[in-house]
Amino acid sequence: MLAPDCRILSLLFLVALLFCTSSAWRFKGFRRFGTLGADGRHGGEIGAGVEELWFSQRLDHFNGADARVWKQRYFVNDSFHAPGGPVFLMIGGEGAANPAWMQYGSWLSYARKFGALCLMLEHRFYGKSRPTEDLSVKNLHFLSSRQALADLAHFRTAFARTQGLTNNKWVAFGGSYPGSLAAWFRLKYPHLVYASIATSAPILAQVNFPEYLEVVWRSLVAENPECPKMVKQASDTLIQMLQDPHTYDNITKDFRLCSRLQLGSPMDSAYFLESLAGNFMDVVQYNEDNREFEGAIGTNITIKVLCEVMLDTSLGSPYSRYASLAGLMLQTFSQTCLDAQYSTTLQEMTNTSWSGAGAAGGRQWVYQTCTEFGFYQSTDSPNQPFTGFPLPYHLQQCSDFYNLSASESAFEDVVQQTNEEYGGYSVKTTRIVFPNGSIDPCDALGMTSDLSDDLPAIFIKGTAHCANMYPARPQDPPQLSQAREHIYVLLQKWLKE
Ligand SMILES: *[C@@H]1O[C@H](CO)[C@@H](O)[C@H](O)[C@H]1NC(C)=O
Ligand SMILES: *[C@@H]1O[C@H](CO)[C@@H](O)[C@H](O)[C@H]1NC(C)=O
Ligand SMILES: *[C@@H]1O[C@H](CO)[C@@H](O)[C@H](O)[C@H]1NC(C)=O
Ligand SMILES: *[C@@H]1O[C@H](CO)[C@@H](O)[C@H](O)[C@H]1NC(C)=O
Ligand SMILES: *[C@@H]1O[C@H](CO)[C@@H](O)[C@H](O)[C@H]1NC(C)=O
Ligand SMILES: CC(=O)N[C@H]1CO[C@H](CO)[C@@H](O)[C@@H]1O
Repeated sequence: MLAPDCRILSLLFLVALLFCTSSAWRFKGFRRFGTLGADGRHGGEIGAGVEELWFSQRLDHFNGADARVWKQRYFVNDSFHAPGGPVFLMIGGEGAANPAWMQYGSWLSYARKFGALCLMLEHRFYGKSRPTEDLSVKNLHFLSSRQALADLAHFRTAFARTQGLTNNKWVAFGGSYPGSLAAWFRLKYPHLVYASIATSAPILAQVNFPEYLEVVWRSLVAENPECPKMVKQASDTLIQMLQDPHTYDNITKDFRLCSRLQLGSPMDSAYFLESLAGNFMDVVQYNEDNREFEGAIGTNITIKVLCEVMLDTSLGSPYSRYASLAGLMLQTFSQTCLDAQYSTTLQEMTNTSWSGAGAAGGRQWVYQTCTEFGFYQSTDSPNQPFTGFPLPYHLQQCSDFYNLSASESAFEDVVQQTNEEYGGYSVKTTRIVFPNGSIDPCDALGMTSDLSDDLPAIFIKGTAHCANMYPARPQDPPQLSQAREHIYVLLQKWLKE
């Protein structure tokens, strides 16, 4: 039940995964796209000593008559800043901004070389950047990528004015959803942003995103072609067992469920099956990434480990191995049982309080998927091993959580609007680099080839989500080191122009 971000985390695994730059939050069944994060358990230590700063923003950038303001959190590292040097702006995403990024990450090694001032701005509605008193649907109307980009534009403008940085070159950085924001910031505000590093950035919104599980499948095939076959057998056996309530006691025991399996509605079984598939989705998305500095745990569970378990005949049938794997994940995240009940998630996700579990980012990000991006990681492709969580299951959540219409055409409309706003793959600007990893499922919606000399893509074979943003280490594959170097060379060229 670890699901990636492109996914959200469960409370169960609240501390499990970090997105490229935001903290770990995740609800079973939702995966966000993500990067920088501080998690509840380690957040106090990592990045400790990095000062929190606050910036005044308008609640609604698109209504001059609405003068309400709120305080947005940001961080500064001026250790490398040389007079006249560039300003690097790390864009926060769908979770609390993790101050660890003010001390670690490849962007700081670039900053050292270029004499850059480093800033990170937390995304509105995540972490401590709370524009409204709660997360009611009425208030979530102020949560959108467009408002977030306008926050960035105003922050860039006002900060430059007060600090005398108006003529310096500003470079935006981001990974995953913030990677998209980095690209769109340059696209929409070219007078404010000189260049962007848009890592693992999905830039084409899409309601149904079955390609995600296809990448998961291909990553397992690459490890061992037998591995996904065992996963498929296990999943098929489980689906069959779910037809027969007499098996529910066994399933409850085998998967260490917190309460006896109950399948009242189709949402219940879909949620349960997605939770189990989530183990694979998360591991593939963050395979072997160097995320320890962020406080990530479970980073030694890799694709290799998943496949070792799925191919271990001593554990019994493929179904039993699948159950063993679920047990291993629980153990890794220090959980005694798995809460795979949709009703629990429903309760968490409809709690509008900032102190509720959903406020760690799940309620906000799913709202953004419902109203802007889609990206639903459904089982609708035949070329992947899982079954049981088709598109309608995901759309129904938008209705259950925010009282939105669950009709597919309504979703097609909002996604169409998003692509009209940003242009999808037809990015018409210059100086954006799009690094992507070959086993990052999110990259199925990212840039796959250079758009022009000035919009290069960097393909990093064998790496997962946001790999190039994490701190370098000796065991990094050569292509990852080369990708970091390539980005450096591009920055060098661009900053000289
Ligand atoms: C900035 O980052 C460098 C490199 O990690 C670190 O040594 C330094 O302490 C940081 N400075 C601040 C003010 O956080
Ligand atoms: C439950 O598991 C036990 C032991 O593994 C097995 O003997 C029994 O047949 C299973 N019951 C059902 C209904 O599958
Ligand atoms: C992962 O690391 C933890 C803590 O170091 C250890 O207890 C666990 O056995 C390791 N798991 C695997 C699969 O290597
Ligand atoms: C929302 O969550 C908070 C914190 O867990 C809790 O105190 C509150 O009662 C919840 N509200 C509802 C309506 O469930
Ligand atoms: C949900 O939406 C419907 C139709 O737009 C509306 O009639 C109803 O009052 C809404 N319910 C809630 C709880 O907001
Ligand atoms: C997964 C994915 O889309 N990878 C692409 C990354 O970009 C290179 C080109 O630079 C493509 O060849 C990959 O397919």
